[in-house]
Amino acid sequence: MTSPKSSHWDIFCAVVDNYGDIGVTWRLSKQLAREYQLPIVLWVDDLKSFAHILPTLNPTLGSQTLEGVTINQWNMPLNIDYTPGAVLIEAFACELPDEVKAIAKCAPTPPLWLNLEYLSAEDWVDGCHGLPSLQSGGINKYFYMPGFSAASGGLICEKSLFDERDAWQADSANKLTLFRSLGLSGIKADDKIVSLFSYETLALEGLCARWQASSSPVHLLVPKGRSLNSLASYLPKAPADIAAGEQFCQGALTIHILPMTDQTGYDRLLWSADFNIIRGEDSFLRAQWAGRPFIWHIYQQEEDYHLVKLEAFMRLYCDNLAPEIADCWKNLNLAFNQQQADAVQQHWQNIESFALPLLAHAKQWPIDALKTTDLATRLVQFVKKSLR
Ligand code: TRH
Repeated sequence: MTSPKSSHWDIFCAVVDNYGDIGVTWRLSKQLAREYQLPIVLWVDDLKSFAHILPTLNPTLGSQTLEGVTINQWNMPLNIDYTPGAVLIEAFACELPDEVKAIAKCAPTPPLWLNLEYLSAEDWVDGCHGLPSLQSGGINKYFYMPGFSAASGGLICEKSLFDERDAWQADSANKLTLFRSLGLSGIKADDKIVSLFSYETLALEGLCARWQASSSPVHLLVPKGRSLNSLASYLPKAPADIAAGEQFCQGALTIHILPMTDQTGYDRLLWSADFNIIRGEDSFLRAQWAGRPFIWHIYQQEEDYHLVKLEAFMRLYCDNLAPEIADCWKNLNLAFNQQQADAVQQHWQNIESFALPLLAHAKQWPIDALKTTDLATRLVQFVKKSLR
């Protein structure tokens, strides 16, 4: 498919906290540039945070081009001119600068203005996806809702991703090479590997107790970050003093500290683990695409609304699973999210007896979840239809 219009697309992203907002917009920008040859301009307000997941980024530059995407520092007021293109995306309802809105509205052909929303598996998404909201100045802003159904905005997934993953997972030498490149040692091809990228939770103490008492080695691979705050009793020093490359042993459990890598490196880590503990939005989706079982540590929301979102996803994910396996996996995820250290230990033990069917389900899920098309493809189609 060719681009719907030859002019560029602007995507604005405010980092807020954590890496999810920039993680999603960066992935989408790369894919639109690579697969649709679209000129993408990504405006980001916090390049220092962005550099954690894109180490080749130079946070001191006002503008730079990486992987075919122009990345602009979004300062207030803007010190790089905004020129309206074909599309204007505000990611996750970040408030666009007034000057951008004014210029966009006055353009002879105003850009198609979209708000890219957070991913949710809830039913209401279908009814809201694509709805316009009339803005002052008489132009519409459309709500673009990512989701798991055919009627939603879809899920971000690059065209060649599953082939690359399959090739990677077909040869265990790949994961061992990756571990060595990350400075990890003492891992054998058949050892159990769990990757951990979560928020703080007491549940981690419970899981570590279980792994420590395991009859065979368990390697917990932890990129430096918030998870370490919940591993205090397994670490000899404060998280701030721990460096990537260090490892700590207790019983059968070895905790390996990893550097954060770029998104390609993180995907490979997820492909290389037997089980992934992930969080937020983007790593949540990438763990699904890894085709391996996972625990989702969902981003906490007011009045425990995140538990509603968790339930909605678990219902979808478990649709084709035998009820006893589904219950077991749901209980594990709930206990983790509700910080229940004892319960999570028990549920981990239970889930081990379903390891094979759960793995088979995890392998089939990406194909079922993606349906006919991915988010970038649906977005390009949406834009094409709207600009007609
Ligand atoms: O960082 P997060 O917790 O982001 C969150 C969520 O997106 C949440 O929904 C949102 O509201 C909040 O931010 C503001 O989790 P997430 O979404 O998984 O994003 C992490 C990104 O970091 C993802 O793109 C993967 C990337 N990453 C790397 O590129 N390299 C790494 O080494 C690691 C650990 C992560």
